[in-house]
Amino acid sequence: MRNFIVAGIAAAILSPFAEANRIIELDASEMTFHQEVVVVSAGETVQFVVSNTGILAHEFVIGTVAEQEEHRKVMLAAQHQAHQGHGSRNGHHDHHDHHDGMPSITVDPGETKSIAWTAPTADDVRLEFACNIPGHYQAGMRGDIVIKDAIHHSS
Ligand SMILES: [Cu+2]
Repeated sequence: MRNFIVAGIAAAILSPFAEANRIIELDASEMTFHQEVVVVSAGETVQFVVSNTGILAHEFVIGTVAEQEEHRKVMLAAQHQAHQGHGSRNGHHDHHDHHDGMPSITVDPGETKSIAWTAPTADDVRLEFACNIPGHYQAGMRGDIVIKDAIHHSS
Protein backbone atom coordinates (compact mmCIF):
# COMPACT_ATOMS: atom_id res chain seq x y z
CA MET A 1 0.00 0.00 0.00
CA ARG A 2 2.72 2.43 0.95
CA ASN A 3 4.73 1.68 -2.18
CA PHE A 4 1.62 2.15 -4.25
CA ILE A 5 1.08 5.65 -2.84
CA VAL A 6 4.71 6.65 -3.37
CA ALA A 7 4.60 5.43 -6.97
CA GLY A 8 1.40 7.39 -7.53
CA ILE A 9 2.95 10.61 -6.24
CA ALA A 10 6.05 10.12 -8.38
CA ALA A 11 3.91 9.58 -11.46
CA ALA A 12 1.93 12.72 -10.74
CA ILE A 13 5.09 14.81 -10.36
CA LEU A 14 6.69 13.39 -13.47
CA SER A 15 3.64 13.51 -15.70
CA PRO A 16 4.45 16.86 -17.37
CA PHE A 17 7.68 15.26 -18.55
CA ALA A 18 6.13 11.94 -19.48
CA GLU A 19 7.57 11.95 -22.97
CA ALA A 20 11.12 12.65 -21.93
CA ASN A 21 13.43 9.90 -20.73
CA ARG A 22 15.52 12.26 -18.72
CA ILE A 23 15.58 15.78 -17.32
CA ILE A 24 18.63 17.94 -17.88
CA GLU A 25 18.74 21.01 -15.65
CA LEU A 26 20.71 24.07 -16.64
CA ASP A 27 21.25 27.41 -14.92
CA ALA A 28 21.53 30.44 -17.15
CA SER A 29 23.18 33.59 -15.85
CA GLU A 30 25.60 36.22 -17.09
CA MET A 31 27.16 34.87 -19.26
CA THR A 32 27.15 31.11 -18.93
CA PHE A 33 25.00 28.00 -18.74
CA HIS A 34 27.40 26.65 -16.10
CA GLN A 35 27.86 23.55 -18.23
CA GLU A 36 29.96 23.26 -21.37
CA VAL A 37 28.81 19.88 -22.65
CA VAL A 38 25.53 17.99 -22.61
CA VAL A 39 25.70 14.33 -23.58
CA VAL A 40 22.56 12.65 -24.95
CA SER A 41 22.06 9.27 -26.56
CA ALA A 42 21.13 9.01 -30.23
CA GLY A 43 17.35 9.31 -30.55
CA GLU A 44 16.89 10.09 -26.86
CA THR A 45 14.17 12.53 -25.81
CA VAL A 46 15.25 14.79 -22.98
CA GLN A 47 13.54 17.58 -21.13
CA PHE A 48 15.75 20.63 -20.69
CA VAL A 49 14.78 22.65 -17.62
CA VAL A 50 16.42 26.05 -17.75
CA SER A 51 16.45 28.33 -14.70
CA ASN A 52 17.52 31.92 -15.13
CA THR A 53 19.49 32.75 -12.00
CA GLY A 54 20.85 35.97 -13.49
CA ILE A 55 19.61 39.52 -13.84
CA LEU A 56 19.12 39.62 -17.63
CA ALA A 57 16.78 37.66 -19.89
CA HIS A 58 18.42 34.70 -21.58
CA GLU A 59 17.38 32.26 -24.21
CA PHE A 60 18.11 28.61 -24.71
CA VAL A 61 18.22 27.50 -28.32
CA ILE A 62 19.26 24.15 -29.76
CA GLY A 63 20.64 23.99 -33.26
CA THR A 64 23.61 23.39 -35.47
CA VAL A 65 26.54 25.77 -35.29
CA ALA A 66 25.42 27.30 -38.62
CA GLU A 67 21.81 27.68 -37.49
CA GLN A 68 22.89 29.39 -34.28
CA GLU A 69 25.06 31.81 -36.22
CA GLU A 70 22.15 32.64 -38.52
CA HIS A 71 19.88 33.12 -35.51
CA ARG A 72 22.37 35.56 -33.96
CA LYS A 73 22.30 37.69 -37.12
CA VAL A 74 18.50 37.85 -36.95
CA MET A 75 18.59 38.74 -33.25
CA LEU A 76 21.14 41.50 -33.88
CA ALA A 77 19.10 42.92 -36.75
CA ALA A 78 15.99 42.88 -34.54
CA GLN A 79 17.86 44.76 -31.83
CA HIS A 80 19.03 47.41 -34.28
CA GLN A 81 15.48 47.80 -35.52
CA ALA A 82 14.20 48.20 -31.97
CA HIS A 83 16.77 50.92 -31.32
CA GLN A 84 15.54 52.75 -34.38
CA GLY A 85 12.03 52.77 -33.00
CA HIS A 86 10.54 50.12 -35.25
CA GLY A 87 9.96 47.71 -32.43
CA SER A 88 9.90 47.63 -28.68
CA ARG A 89 11.13 44.20 -27.76
CA ASN A 90 14.78 45.08 -27.39
CA GLY A 91 16.14 42.40 -29.64
CA HIS A 92 13.77 39.83 -28.28
CA HIS A 93 11.27 38.05 -30.41
CA ASP A 94 8.29 35.82 -30.20
CA HIS A 95 8.92 32.13 -30.43
CA HIS A 96 8.53 30.36 -33.73
CA ASP A 97 8.71 33.50 -35.84
CA HIS A 98 12.08 32.99 -37.46
CA HIS A 99 13.69 30.00 -35.86
CA ASP A 100 13.08 27.62 -38.71
CA GLY A 101 12.08 24.96 -36.26
CA MET A 102 14.92 25.46 -33.83
CA PRO A 103 13.78 24.54 -30.32
CA SER A 104 13.89 27.80 -28.39
CA ILE A 105 12.79 29.30 -25.10
CA THR A 106 13.36 32.76 -23.65
CA VAL A 107 13.68 32.76 -19.88
CA ASP A 108 13.29 35.93 -17.84
CA PRO A 109 15.27 36.49 -14.62
CA GLY A 110 13.99 34.28 -11.82
CA GLU A 111 11.98 32.17 -14.26
CA THR A 112 12.29 28.47 -15.06
CA LYS A 113 11.12 27.08 -18.38
CA SER A 114 11.42 23.70 -19.97
CA ILE A 115 11.54 22.32 -23.45
CA ALA A 116 11.57 18.74 -24.72
CA TRP A 117 13.96 17.76 -27.47
CA THR A 118 14.75 14.54 -29.27
CA ALA A 119 18.35 13.98 -30.27
CA PRO A 120 19.05 12.96 -33.86
CA THR A 121 20.36 9.47 -34.50
CA ALA A 122 23.31 10.69 -36.54
CA ASP A 123 26.01 13.14 -35.54
CA ASP A 124 26.89 14.47 -38.97
CA VAL A 125 26.21 17.99 -37.77
CA ARG A 126 27.72 19.77 -34.79
CA LEU A 127 24.99 20.75 -32.37
CA GLU A 128 25.16 23.42 -29.72
CA PHE A 129 22.91 24.97 -27.15
CA ALA A 130 23.21 28.72 -27.02
CA CYS A 131 21.84 32.07 -25.96
CA ASN A 132 21.81 34.27 -29.04
CA ILE A 133 20.78 37.52 -27.40
CA PRO A 134 23.33 39.96 -28.85
CA GLY A 135 26.69 39.60 -27.12
CA HIS A 136 25.78 36.64 -24.91
CA TYR A 137 27.07 33.81 -27.10
CA GLN A 138 30.32 35.67 -27.65
CA ALA A 139 30.67 36.11 -23.89
CA GLY A 140 30.36 32.37 -23.29
CA MET A 141 26.69 31.43 -23.28
CA ARG A 142 27.02 28.24 -25.30
CA GLY A 143 27.78 24.58 -24.97
CA ASP A 144 28.23 21.49 -27.10
CA ILE A 145 25.64 18.76 -27.47
CA VAL A 146 27.38 15.42 -27.88
CA ILE A 147 25.35 12.54 -29.34
CA LYS A 148 26.35 9.22 -27.84
CA ASP A 149 26.16 6.07 -29.97
CA ALA A 150 25.33 8.09 -33.06
CA ILE A 151 25.54 6.80 -36.59
CA HIS A 152 28.42 8.27 -38.58
CA HIS A 153 27.49 8.92 -42.18
CA SER A 154 30.47 11.08 -43.03
CA SER A 155 33.98 9.82 -42.63
CU1 LIG B 1 21.97 35.17 -22.52
